[in-house]
Amino acid sequence: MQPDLWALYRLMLHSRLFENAVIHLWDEGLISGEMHMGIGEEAIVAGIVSQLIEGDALALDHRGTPPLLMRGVDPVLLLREFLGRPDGLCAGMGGHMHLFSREHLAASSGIVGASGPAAVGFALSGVLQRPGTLAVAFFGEGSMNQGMLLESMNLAVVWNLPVLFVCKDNGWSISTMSPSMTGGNLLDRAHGFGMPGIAVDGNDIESFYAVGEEAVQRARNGEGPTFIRASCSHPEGHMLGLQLQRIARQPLKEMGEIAGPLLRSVTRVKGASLRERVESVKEILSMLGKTIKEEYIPGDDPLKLTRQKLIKDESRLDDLEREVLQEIEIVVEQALEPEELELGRTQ
Ligand SMILES: Cc1ncc(C[n+]2csc(CCOP(=O)(O)OP(=O)(O)O)c2C)c(N)n1
Ligand SMILES: [Mg+2]
Repeated sequence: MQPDLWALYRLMLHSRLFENAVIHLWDEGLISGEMHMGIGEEAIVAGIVSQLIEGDALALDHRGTPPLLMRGVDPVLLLREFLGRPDGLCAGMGGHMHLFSREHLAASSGIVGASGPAAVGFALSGVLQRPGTLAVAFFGEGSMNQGMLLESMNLAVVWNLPVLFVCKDNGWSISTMSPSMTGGNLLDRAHGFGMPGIAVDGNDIESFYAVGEEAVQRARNGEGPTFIRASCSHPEGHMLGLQLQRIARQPLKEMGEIAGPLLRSVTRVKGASLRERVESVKEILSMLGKTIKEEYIPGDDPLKLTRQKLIKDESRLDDLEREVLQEIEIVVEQALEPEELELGRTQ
């Protein structure tokens, strides 16, 4: 079936603007701790979530915001959760990584690889209690070195479960590049377990949707799990506040702050030989350059690519974008309203 690009763009834009608002609140200090964004993954998420039906389940990783939003979780509750409020989605106890919505059969975890076993459990319960439904596991390519994910892929094949294993491959796990820790080809791993594995450009919503559709059909027809490796990039880096990311954005300011301590560590009297120290600094700088170049310079932005396909109807596009922006402004306003409990207390 041809995807409805307008509906997909709307889902993606809603998620992007919501996350931009999250970045703003984080910068203001209203959201604390690490914050992993799903920016750059929107086409992968929209391409799958838009094909789900009631009773399908979502097992998510540390970038759960886009899938939860696109599945219909109330954005006000989600934002209040990030703000750590008792009236948030999980009573302010889940933060942005450990979320659960019973209504949407969706659960996320910050434990890398944990979405695999969770999806297999969801799928098994689906076979027993909700025939015709499926479960999706979203995870990064770094998770493919976690035993529990590989074990869950094996079980999904053995039990012929309706699972979509969706690997969002940005080529990095925090600051480690994939080739330095992952051997072989990820598709071969899926094939080794006896399931189809398909690679696709995760920035191209139409190609991705088509691959997703095939996997969804296989699962619903009782033909078992599918592995999808979708390439993407994270323009916000691994998480907000990471120093490498700050250096990429404001090299002069950030390097100015680092230069002093770095110089002092090289010129200290005690410790390693001068040659060793200079070598270490050279290594750090080369790693820095590589990281900035490869991770923080985004590849193709899935939203921009989708937008280009819709630009011929500019006024419809303008209306849609204005409407979504207004929706997000209202969400932020409502999320920041004082807690009802507190109001009661002060009266
Ligand atoms: C079991 C476990 N090991 C290590 C970590 C720390 N950690 C958090 S995110 C991450 C990188 C994950 O990389 P990837 O799966 O590729 O996801 P990405 O962040 O690139 O989306 C690591 C190692 C963790 N949360 N859980
Ligand atoms: Mg990764």
